Amino acid sequence: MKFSIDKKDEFSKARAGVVETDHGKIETPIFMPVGTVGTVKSVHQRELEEDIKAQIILGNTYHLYLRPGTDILHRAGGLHKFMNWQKPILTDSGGFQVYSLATSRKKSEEGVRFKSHIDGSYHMFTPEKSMEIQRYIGADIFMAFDELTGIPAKYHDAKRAMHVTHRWLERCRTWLNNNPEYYDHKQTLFPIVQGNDFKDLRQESAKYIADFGAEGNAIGGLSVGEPEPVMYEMTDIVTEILPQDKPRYLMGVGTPWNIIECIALGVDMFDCVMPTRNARNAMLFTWNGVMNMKNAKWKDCFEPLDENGTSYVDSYYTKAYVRHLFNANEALGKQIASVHNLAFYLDLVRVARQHILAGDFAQWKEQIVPQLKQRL
Ligand code: PRF
Repeated sequence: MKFSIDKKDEFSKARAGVVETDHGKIETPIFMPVGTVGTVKSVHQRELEEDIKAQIILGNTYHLYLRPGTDILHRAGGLHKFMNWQKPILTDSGGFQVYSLATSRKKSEEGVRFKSHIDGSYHMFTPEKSMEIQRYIGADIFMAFDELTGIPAKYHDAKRAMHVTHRWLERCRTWLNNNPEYYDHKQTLFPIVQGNDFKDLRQESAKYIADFGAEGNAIGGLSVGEPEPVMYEMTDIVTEILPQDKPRYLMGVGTPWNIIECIALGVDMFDCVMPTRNARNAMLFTWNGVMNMKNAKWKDCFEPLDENGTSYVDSYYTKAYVRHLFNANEALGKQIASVHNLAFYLDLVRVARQHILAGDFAQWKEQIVPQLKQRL
């Protein structure tokens, strides 16, 4: 993997860059649609590529291991072939999903034993197991197997989880060094900074991860219920320490304004279920603010869904029609909203990139953030 920076903003920590993988280039800052089980929910791969213009998507080790399982993925030739998506894929390690989804779990130095949220069966994830599964999936970028405690947490627990995360990182590297790729493309490991909302722990973790010397680095354990200013403060502390010349990925963030604020803090990559999950609940993000499509005020609004939208659905359908689909609980409503929201998130980061290149990003941010937060 290669990362080059085209331009650094003079008035913030924002950067415009390019990540190169064996499955193609990614222009940063970028948003990665979440394709948990090998599908970005309600969206065809062809729409992702041609209409939404996604450059990389995310998959989940936890879900793909439980279903369809590594045997099927291996026999298919990896996830790219299985789902017919030939652009880059990043996989999360299972650390966060075990923490947030498994119905019961038991942590030890060895790893995490958990109960599947699907059928109640018991499984054990270790750093080695997570790496092995990610090799079978065949993602271009792997995430390290980490431990989280959530916010708020006691200092002692946060510190312990951070140190476990660092020790597990070494085990991830050892396993990867001893086990070559299963397919004919390169794969790279991103370590994850933890440390909750404790400044000194965030600094210690960021230094450890910086010294580890990976090709890219991630910031985890944020957007787990803490106030937005805390998330920004922790991100700011960490991006001060992580290397300048490597991409930085903020995991599971966030709203359109969170993304713009964190681009200004030097983050290059984002993922979040929000555009797709909220779409299925009739929430649409636009340049002018947030719309609830169930609202009766749209019932006779025969204007295009979004006059500033870049997807074909934005001019093809009206607000009144989409409101009707949600009202009648039709699947097409969720599909249209998912395509719209993802196309908007990709447009958001593309326009942010253009402003970084043009040199007026910081000024643009001040004007656009309040606009994005409006309720329509
Ligand atoms: N760790 C991992 N995946 C994640 C997170 C994390 O901390 C988060 C936190 N927002 C989202 N996804 N492995």
